[in-house]
Amino acid sequence: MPAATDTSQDFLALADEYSALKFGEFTLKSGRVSPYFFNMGEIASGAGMKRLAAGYAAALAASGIAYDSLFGPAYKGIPLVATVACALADHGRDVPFTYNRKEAKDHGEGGTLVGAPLGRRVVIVDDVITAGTAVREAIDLIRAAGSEVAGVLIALDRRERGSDDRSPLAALAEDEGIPTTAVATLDDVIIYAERAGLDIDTRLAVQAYRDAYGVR
Ligand code: OMP
Repeated sequence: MPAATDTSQDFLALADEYSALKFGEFTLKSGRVSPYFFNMGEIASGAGMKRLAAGYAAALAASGIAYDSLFGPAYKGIPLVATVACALADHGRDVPFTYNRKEAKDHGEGGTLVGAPLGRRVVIVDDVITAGTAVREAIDLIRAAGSEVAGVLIALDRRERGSDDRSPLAALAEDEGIPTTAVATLDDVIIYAERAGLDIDTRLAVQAYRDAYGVR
């Protein structure tokens, strides 16, 4: 297991503080029943978003991904991409950002994309990846608009096995050469749960979930 970084543990502490990281029983979009869930929508204050965005910016800088602009998929990616762009500006880099509407608008400016025109090389900024369905939709949208997906930046990579035993982010990197990076992974959640002194039954449930569905 890779060593937990300060960035990953700071992010999980933030998520815990805002009750965005929950332990219990949750049915995922994939149908799997998970003993933990990350709901980014709970981090809904200026100070919280600022800390969240700083974690994304640090992970993006550390990844070495080369890019021209950012894309945040509706809905949660919309405030996210804006605040991540603000965090990058604090580091001296002014990056244009784009987001989408879920429903096309047929009046006014029209279309589904809002914000700056997509750059040549676009990084997708999203909250969580489980089966990879949401990220796939964003990739299709960017490619349909004629841009290249330069990378995928995620807060929490749940690192769950897909049908071919790989995680969706690993499959994207291996099959399509798309670099991916996450602020934290399921392994970091397990480390956090221990450090935060969560009860043993909760910790064992998360470990059992990783044994059942996590990548090896
Ligand atoms: P995939 O499309 O399967 O990768 O799932 C990602 C989406 O699932 C996220 O964008 C959320 O809508 C939702 N989700 C969470 O928000 N947090 C979790 O911990 C797990 C999920 C999920 O349903 O898998």
